[in-house]
Amino acid sequence: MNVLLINPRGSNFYAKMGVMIPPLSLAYLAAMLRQNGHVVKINDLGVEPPDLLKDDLQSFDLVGISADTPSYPEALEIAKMAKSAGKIVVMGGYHVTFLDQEALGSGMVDVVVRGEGEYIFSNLVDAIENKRNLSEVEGISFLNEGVYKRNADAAPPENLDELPFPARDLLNMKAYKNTMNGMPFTNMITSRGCPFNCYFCSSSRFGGLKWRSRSAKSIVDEIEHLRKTYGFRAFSFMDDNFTLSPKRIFEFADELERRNLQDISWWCFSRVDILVKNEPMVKRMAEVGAYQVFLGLESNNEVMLETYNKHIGNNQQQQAIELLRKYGIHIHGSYIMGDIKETVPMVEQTIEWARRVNAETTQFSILTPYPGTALYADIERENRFLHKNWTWYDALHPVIQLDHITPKQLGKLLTKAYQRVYLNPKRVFGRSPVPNNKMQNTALHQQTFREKIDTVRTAGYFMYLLRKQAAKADSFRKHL
Ligand code: B12
Ligand code: SF4
Repeated sequence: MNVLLINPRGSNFYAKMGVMIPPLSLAYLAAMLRQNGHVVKINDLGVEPPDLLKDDLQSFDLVGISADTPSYPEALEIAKMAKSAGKIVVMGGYHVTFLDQEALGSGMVDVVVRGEGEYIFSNLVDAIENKRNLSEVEGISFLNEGVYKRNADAAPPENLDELPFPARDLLNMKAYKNTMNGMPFTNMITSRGCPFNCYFCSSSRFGGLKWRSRSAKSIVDEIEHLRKTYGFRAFSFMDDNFTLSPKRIFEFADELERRNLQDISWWCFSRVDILVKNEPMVKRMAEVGAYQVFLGLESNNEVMLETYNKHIGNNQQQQAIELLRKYGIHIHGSYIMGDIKETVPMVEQTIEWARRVNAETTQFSILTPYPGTALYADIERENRFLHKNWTWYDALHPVIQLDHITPKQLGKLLTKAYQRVYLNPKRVFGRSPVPNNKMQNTALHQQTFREKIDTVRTAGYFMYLLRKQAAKADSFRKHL
């Protein structure tokens, strides 16, 4: 079968800030379909001109579209175009996994694939090609003669080493221009599933509570392939819990050294508690090029941390920060504001703390109820949605009615937070927070004054966009 896979352009913010990352979702699906003899093309609208889409639609039998929550309205527009061109339309991704009925009810989508799609989508395409009954395909929802049918869930892929590498050759890899430690980097996924179940996150429901991981050999095989094929020496591991198993980290480090590949730089997500309990692992990470770790620090308030079901406290947060600094690993600090019970002073306490932490990069998000989360269920039950215009669900706009903070105040607090952290004179004129560290095999790139000014300029532009968007959002809410 001829299959066209489309990634919507997504939130304006990320595109405008130049964050463009290859959609591994579609690249994994494409690799699997190709392995099974289908012809596949990927169109990532984040980097390709939109007019390509119209021509593309003609030559394919089936169109698969990816949809997370903020890109869902755009995904529906694409589905509409595909439907009017007479194509079979399949949608997958986080949003439609939990709101499959809503997608089918739009009349633009024929089938929804729920959860991780490699095997489910392959089975679906085979079933359609061979005109088999769709009731046989686990993990999908569809309309059977107009009646909503939700087949049984499919188990997610158990052995991730068996999946083919993502079909990056179907992407315009030159279009993704991101750098880490002064080098171009690309993204990888080395594990799936999450045992933690935080209040605001749907990962554990999407991929299950069981953590499934690739072997060290498989990860380093992919690194070697990316290095040989594209020349990448920097990698971002986008899995939710790259460091969940210290044993795997040690094996990964040994494998890199065995193949003499430890001169790379890499980035990963980690929980605070895992780092704190495993100092030797952190040391080993630094020895094999760990450049930056994303820490979900969330809040400086213990009550908030409990609400978020994080199972971490302020002490552990501080210890994790000190540990990463000790071994010369940069920090990406991620903070949340806008819980139902949070007050303005509580948010300000977190902002002030983030300023003091002064992580190399900092991100603030507005607490957003994504489908499939416990938060979403609470907001639905308490009828606190300001609206369900999903485009605004990008974690930069207030979408919940809070007890103590108005949407306008929250929008202002978000801009203020970035201002406090990035326009902090100590940050601009002071020394880099992390000195070059002997533990690092790859010398850490030290920001020059010019680069610092560039960061301030980027932060300034981001705040300008935030203000502009906040004004738009205010007027949007007034018209509700
Ligand atoms: C990398 C990443 C980004 C990157 C870019 C995304 C990209 N091009 O890959 C950037 C930084 C831009 C980004 C931005 C945001 N992200 Co993001 N991101 C991720 C992250 C960490 C990894 C994505 C990934 O590569 N996964 C691995 C692949 C293999 O899995 P997958 O994408 O889920 O794809 C599988 C299935 O979903 C399904 N599938 C997907 N598409 C399709 C299509 C078809 C046709 C079929 C059949 C199946 C299918 O099959 C795929 C293969 O198994 C995920 C968390 C995670 N662990 O997935 C969050 C995640 C996707 N992001 C999330 C969010 C909230 C955001 C933001 C809205 C906010 C924010 N501040 O982060 C923004 C805005 C996004 C936008 N639309 O504009 C949420 C989405 C929740 C939701 N309901 O939408 C996630 C799940 C994080 C979380 N746990 O909350 N993100
Ligand atoms: S926030 Fe991280 S640790 Fe918590 S459930 Fe989501 S992926 Fe797991």
